[in-house]
Amino acid sequence: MSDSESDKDIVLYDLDGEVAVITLNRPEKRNAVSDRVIKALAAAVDRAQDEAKAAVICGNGKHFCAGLDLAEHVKRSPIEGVHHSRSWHAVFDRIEAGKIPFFSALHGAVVGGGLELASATHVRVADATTFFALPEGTRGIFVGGGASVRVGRLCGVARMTDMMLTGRTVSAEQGEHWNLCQYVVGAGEAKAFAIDLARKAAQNAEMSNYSIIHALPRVGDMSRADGLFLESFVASMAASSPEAEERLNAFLNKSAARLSHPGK
Ligand code: 1HE
Repeated sequence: MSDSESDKDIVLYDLDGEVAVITLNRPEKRNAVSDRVIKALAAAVDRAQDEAKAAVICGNGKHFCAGLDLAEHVKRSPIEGVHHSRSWHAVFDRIEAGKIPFFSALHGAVVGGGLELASATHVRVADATTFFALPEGTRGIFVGGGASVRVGRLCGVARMTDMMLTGRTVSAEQGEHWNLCQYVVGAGEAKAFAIDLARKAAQNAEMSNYSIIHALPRVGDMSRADGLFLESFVASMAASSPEAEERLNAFLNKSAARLSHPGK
């Protein structure tokens, strides 16, 4: 920790209606993830799960996140390294498999641990300044915040291997083709866009949101037969909730909004 950091909030938390907005706030170090950042992020994520229906994670300054704080990492012993990696897994698991959906608003560098954090969120919105990278290979280290599981599943092992071996950077547009993000928006527009998406998701039935974020990744890891079996039970659970009845009736009595073409 630098002295100038000791008395400022390195992770900011705001509740905007039903949406929690969590902001990495260490711009002078490009939001590099130190041990203090991980602890503060964990507290913010827990608070969001308690009081919000959806959350957005974003970063202050020119970059979303420069990944692991390399200055802290230089001195770790092997066992300290394992505990450190597991402490990241614990927080990112809470994001990916908690009570509410998380959206990330990306800009500038989304690299190393920054991409690991983003890949733990459910929907990633990248602005035009975004670039993705996994420079671990060039730094003499390995991914430790879940990328081998999450990023490999998102973009495929071959692309991830290339990113790690060559240190290449990937633009927002390329990242969308590679499934590293689901939306690309204009420079500076990612946060507002992600908040808007989070507000929409917050309107869904809680059981639907919970089923989406928990069942889909699990089914992705299962055999087809097991996946289809689990799907039947989750579908039946969700459809038999009072909220589902209310919403289905709202459609039938024409009080619910209709879907329309995305161009309209
Ligand atoms: C940092 C870090 C950091 C910046 N740890 N201090 N991550 C990386 O390998 C990415 C390293 N960072 C960069 O490539 C660049 O900094 C950026 C492209 C993100 C931004 O560039 P720029 O020109 O805007 O900033 P800068 O001048 O490079 O950095 C500004 C300051 O932030 C500078 O400190 P200063 O005291 O000299 O002002 C940098 O040292 C500092 N800084 N990034 C520590 N990452 C659980 S395993 C996860 C493994 C990983 O994440 S590996 C990837 C690590």
